[in-house]
Amino acid sequence: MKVVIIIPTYNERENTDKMIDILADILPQIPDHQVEVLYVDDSSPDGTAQVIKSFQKHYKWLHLLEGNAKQGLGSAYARGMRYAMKDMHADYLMEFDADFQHPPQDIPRLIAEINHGYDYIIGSRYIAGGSIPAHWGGNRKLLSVGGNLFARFALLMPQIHDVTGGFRLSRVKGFMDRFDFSTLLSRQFAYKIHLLAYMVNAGAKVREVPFHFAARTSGDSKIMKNEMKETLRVIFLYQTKNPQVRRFFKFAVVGFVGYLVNAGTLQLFTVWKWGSVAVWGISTELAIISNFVWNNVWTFSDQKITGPGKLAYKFFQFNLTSMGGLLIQTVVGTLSDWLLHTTHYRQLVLAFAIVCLVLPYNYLMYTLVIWRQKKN
Ligand SMILES: Nc1nc2c(ncn2[C@@H]2O[C@H](COP(=O)(O)OP(=O)(O)OP(=O)(O)O)[C@@H](O)[C@H]2O)c(=O)[nH]1
Ligand SMILES: [Mg+2]
Repeated sequence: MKVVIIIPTYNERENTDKMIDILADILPQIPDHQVEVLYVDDSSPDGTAQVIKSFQKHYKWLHLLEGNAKQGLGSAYARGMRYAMKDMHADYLMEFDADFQHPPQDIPRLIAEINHGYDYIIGSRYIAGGSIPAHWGGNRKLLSVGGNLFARFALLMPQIHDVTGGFRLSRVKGFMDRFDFSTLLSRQFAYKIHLLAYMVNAGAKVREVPFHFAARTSGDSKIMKNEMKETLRVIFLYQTKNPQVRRFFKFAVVGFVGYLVNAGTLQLFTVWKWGSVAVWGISTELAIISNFVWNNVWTFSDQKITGPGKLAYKFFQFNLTSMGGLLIQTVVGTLSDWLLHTTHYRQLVLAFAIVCLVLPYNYLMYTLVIWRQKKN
């Protein structure tokens, strides 16, 4: 496989001078793969590009892509990745920092995972064997750990431990060659979040490899002060386009409408002085009908059930699964009365049961049974 290590630089003269010599020692030690390096420099005023050019006389594997002005890390990677795929015919793209925070000695360990069939190999600070600099201040540590934890859950990817890092290896064929860079959601550091979400949702086989994220020892940090806001913006924009998230949001809205139908008709029938069984029975059934209809025409419009026979059958099934929710609430409610010996917590237990058990139960039933995706 051909691996291209992409290293964006802005004023990294000193680091680059040391890095290229070290890479020259490491690259020949990598078996099975052809590894080349592409620096993407944004006309660094300190002359980083000149350093690279002087080394190019000795090393055939060393490439340089020059830019006009500082455009941000995301833009630099977008340029570098497109060039590596189109002009260098890369099979894998590695993202790598110029300032030794990603130890070059770890490059072979990441590349070795290609042989095990992984599409996306992530250098991870947050699994056993990985770390962030011990002497970082409390604030920076908290921001790094807390920001990463938040992003993991907001992206609905708790299975990935490091989602905000920048030391990664991505397969081109079937993945990065299908990515439309004109849709990249950030020109800054937050590009990482978008590419990660893209790779994982595209079905990449992921491997996390632990590494010690070092502290920067020379050169200046380019990280922006608004990085947190930028990351939140990217996650928000990405998730509002995510079909699964949109579907879940619609499901929640339909559920809330069902609740309003239930509570509203309950009031109305009570005012009309209908008998208890009619009041509860009919208002509940109306809510079930509302849920079925709106989910069918809106939440699951792509799997819409049609035809009288199919509709009747599925509606019957829907009523049965709705009874499951009732059963969960009854069991949890009874258990809590028995365990807590007080009705004081009833509302709390009910709210907990609905949010943690009934919602996921209903959603699973709808997606796996009632509106099951047809296999292609
Ligand atoms: N070409 C290019 N490279 C950039 C740009 N911004 C950052 N970089 C490079 O991207 C890498 C990561 O940037 P850093 O400033 O080290 O960010 P960081 O590692 O999160 O922050 P520190 O821990 O302070 O180093 C470095 O190699 C930078 O030189 C940019 O606008 N253009
Ligand atoms: Mg750095």
